[in-house]
Formats: sequence, C-alpha cells, structure tokens
Amino acid sequence: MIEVVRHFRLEGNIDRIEAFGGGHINDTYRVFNGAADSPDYLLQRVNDRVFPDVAGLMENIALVTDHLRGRIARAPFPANQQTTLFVVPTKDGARFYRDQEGKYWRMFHFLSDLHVYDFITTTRQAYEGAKSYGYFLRFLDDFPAGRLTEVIPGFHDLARRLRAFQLAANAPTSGREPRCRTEVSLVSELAERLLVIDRLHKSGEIRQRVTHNDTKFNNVLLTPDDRGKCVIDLDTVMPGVVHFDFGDAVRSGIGTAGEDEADLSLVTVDLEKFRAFSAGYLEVTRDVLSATELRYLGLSGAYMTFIMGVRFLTDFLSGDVYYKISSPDHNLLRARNQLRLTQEFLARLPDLDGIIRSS
Ligand code: GN1
Ligand code: MG
Repeated sequence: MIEVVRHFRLEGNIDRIEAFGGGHINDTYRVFNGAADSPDYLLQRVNDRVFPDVAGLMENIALVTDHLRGRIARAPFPANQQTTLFVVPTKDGARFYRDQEGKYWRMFHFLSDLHVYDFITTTRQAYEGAKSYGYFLRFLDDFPAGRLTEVIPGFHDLARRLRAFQLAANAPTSGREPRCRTEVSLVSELAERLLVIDRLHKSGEIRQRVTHNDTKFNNVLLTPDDRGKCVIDLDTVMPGVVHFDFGDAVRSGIGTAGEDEADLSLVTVDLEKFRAFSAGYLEVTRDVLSATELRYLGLSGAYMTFIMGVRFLTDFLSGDVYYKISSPDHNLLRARNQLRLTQEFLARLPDLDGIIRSS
C-alpha cells in the first residue's frame, strides 16, 4: 500500500496505514502522517464492480465538492461552519490512481476530530446530523443535476429494483428461494404503496435535484460537541429526488435498531428522533422545497427502507454477490429487518406526516 500512496501528492511523511471504517462497498484506510504539522489522509480502493465508471464518479465528486466549497464560503454563520471533502490529486494531477493490477485508488484529506454514529443515541445528534444533510441539499439547489454522471443507473428506481428482484426470485441460481417465501410475498404485498414516490419522480411532479443517495446516518461527520459538520461518502452523488436522501437518513437513523438486528421485536420507529431529524432538516431546507416535495417526506423513510429490503433480498437470492457479508444468512437477516422496518414506518405514517407538517 505504501507503493500506492507514493503516487499521491502528499505532505509530510507516512508513518503507518490502518484499515478504517465500516462501509459495505469500498476498502478504506487511514494514512497516519509522521509530520506533526501535516494532515493524515484517507485512502480508498474503489470497488469497480459496483462503480465501473471510476473516472465519472471522481468527476462527480470533484464537481460537487467544488460547488459546495464555494457555497459554504459565501454562506452566513452558522452555515459557513459546514465543510466538504478534499480530493488529493496524484502526482500526475489525476483524481485517482490505477495500480498494476488494475485496482483504483483515491485519497482524501482525513478530517480529524470528527466522528460518525452508526446508531443515533440522542435527539441532538439527529437534529444536528439532519442540518448537515439539509445544507447539502440546499447548497446544491443551484447545481444542474444533468451535469453529473449517473454512476449506478436507476439506483433508487423502485420499479427497476423490483424487476431485478423478480428475476432473482424466479431464476434462483442459488436455490435459496424456498427459504424466503414469506419475505418474497411480503415484497409483493408492500410494493404498490411505495411505488407512489417512484411514479412522481418519473412523471416530473417531483423535481430532480442533486442528491447524495447514501445518506446513512454514519455518512455525516459531527464535531466533538455533536454539531453536524460534513457529509461524506459521495460515491453515489447523482440526479435524484429529495425523498431519497431524507428517506435514507430516516431509514438508518430513526429506527430503534440497526439494519443487522436479527430480533425483529426490537425494530421499530423512534418518533422523538424523527421529530428532531425533521426539525433540523426543515430548518435548513423548508424554503427550497416545494409543497409536493414536502407532502411525501413522511413516506420517504418507508420508500428507502423498502428499497433496501428488496436489495438485500435480491442479493440473498442471487447468492451474495453485492454486499460484504459476515455470516451465511446475513443478507436474509438484513432483508427481514428492513421489511419489518418498512411496515413500522407505514403503520406510523399519520404520525410522521403530522410531525412534518408541524416542523
Ligand atoms: C451501501 O457504502 P455503504 O456501506 O455506505 C450501499 C447503500 C446501502 C447501504 C446499506 C453503493 O452503502 O446503497 O443503503 O450499503 N451503497 C451502494 O447499509 O450500494
Ligand atoms: Mg457508500
């Protein structure tokens, strides 16, 4: 790895490199600097099976972070306290390095003294993280979404996800379909209520914007006193609708259990966290969202949770080809968890809508 790092334009000298973080897709390392006044770095190997167009992806990240940097610099306090990722170029001035084995590597400045939560424990964390995601949407409000490469076509296109799921269920290469009949029929039962958002997106009734598309709560960095500071993991930045981002943050942050929880009786919705998250998000974005965008925010948590349930189940049926797994049934357990959480969100939809209206 030292050999890889050598190709980037770094300050100081490399002390050591350690594995870092818990993403499901890329491999991430922290590069510790031996020189006290030079920054640490975050080295990543990009998973080019998931992201075949690494050049397009890095171009997206450069465009979006440049735009964010400009908007943050011109913003009044406290919006100007946000920050964004800084891509470290290679010595040739490129945004990534391809090694002899064809692997893709990239480097960012490591943002020291900031942390993420895999699981929110306080309403303050929900409120503060929400504001950072809110600023992300707000600052990209004037960026022409059409300039971005669609790095994963139809990433949150539910109709398309359902077609892939049906293919996997009908042609079970792994022979696993008999083990998940209950979940397979649950998907068919729930689909219609959730396709609403997909249809409004495709008909243009909901505006296309620049969205992050992976707003898991652990993709926002907070300061030591828990103020939202920086949105990270920009791989999936693409054209989308606000419901993808609000919904995925709610999916991952507002449940009472993580997506790996196997005891489904623990999987439900924490309305106080939802209230705090909505308050933070809308404080920053209310005046840039349309009435139609606002009307479907309450449903968006269920929408994104359902998509994830469908994706985990598709991967289980396909023999675990996409997500990293740590036990043989990991994808099935995650699918059950996410389908249960979808049902919980749907059961509480009147409350969620009420909270959005009064935020
Ligand atoms: C993946 O990279 P990571 O772990 O933040 C996935 C997301 C899922 C998430 C589920 C490119 O995100 O869509 O919501 O796992 N990213 C991709 O934990 O598929
Ligand atoms: Mg990711």
